[in-house]
Amino acid sequence: MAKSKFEYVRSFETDDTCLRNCYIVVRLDGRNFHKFAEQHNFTKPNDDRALGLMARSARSVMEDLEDIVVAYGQSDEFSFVFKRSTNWFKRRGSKLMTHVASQFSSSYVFYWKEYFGEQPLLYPPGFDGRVVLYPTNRNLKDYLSWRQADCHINNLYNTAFWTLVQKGGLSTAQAEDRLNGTLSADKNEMLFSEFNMNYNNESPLHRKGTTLIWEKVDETSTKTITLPKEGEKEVTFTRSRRKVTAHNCDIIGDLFWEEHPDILEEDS
Ligand code: DGT
Ligand code: MG
Ligand code: MG
Ligand code: MG
Ligand code: MG
Repeated sequence: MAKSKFEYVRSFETDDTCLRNCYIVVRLDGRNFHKFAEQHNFTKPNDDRALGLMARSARSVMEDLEDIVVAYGQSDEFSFVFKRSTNWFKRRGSKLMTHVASQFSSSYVFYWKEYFGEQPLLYPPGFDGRVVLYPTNRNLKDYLSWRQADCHINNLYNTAFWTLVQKGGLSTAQAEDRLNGTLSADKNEMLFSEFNMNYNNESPLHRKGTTLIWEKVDETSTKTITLPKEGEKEVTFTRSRRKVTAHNCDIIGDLFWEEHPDILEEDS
């Protein structure tokens, strides 16, 4: 086919192929969720409906896009890890990132009602995205550890802060003053001695965030079949299916990775 004289504009496109052998991480973060949370009456410090909707949307991303082996989310963010050998969209960063962001955003709106019920969605939410490459398993685990440590630090602070306000009767300014300069141990101690709360017994969803992986799950179902001689008969059968499963556990230590050795490929 003859090319039009306009064809040359293609050459203005730049190459954004992600380096081979590296894990490709796409991290999304809610745009201005400080305001979004207020306007949609998110409970403080954690709203389980909002966290559930984030995880549901992330599952939709994993199920609908190819080659995502693990995803980790907390607050208004989710990170998606493509396997290091992926060749999806020829490893073009912009394609991967925009597919993740748009699938996530449309899912967030699509599933809103399942989580928020009568609370209406007041305006269309948006998510920014970035792509980061990690060449080794150590680097990738350290990346995920960094996000989970962020979850821990923020959640401990927010738990202490809102406990002082909601149960201790302090103003938000007083609570901020009170926590200024405190270490983790101080916050744990304050929650324990003043409010009889053991931080370690707080919800793992809030303390650890959500990790999504693919796992083989046995599914049992029963079916009624009609046999020529015996007539109607109930039969049970089990089949193994690959499913996205959610975990609210520590991913900084080795245990999680030892229990799920299939997530990462060997460094070569
Ligand atoms: P950005 O990301 O620069 O566009 O701005 P933000 O406002 O999204 O800031 P970011 O992402 O650093 O912080 C997340 C905000 O989302 C933070 O202000 C608290 C809010 N948020 C996230 N999850 C919850 C929740 O479960 N409950 C409440 N009340 N707020 C939440
Ligand atoms: Mg931000
Ligand atoms: Mg945000
Ligand atoms: Mg954020
Ligand atoms: Mg097209």
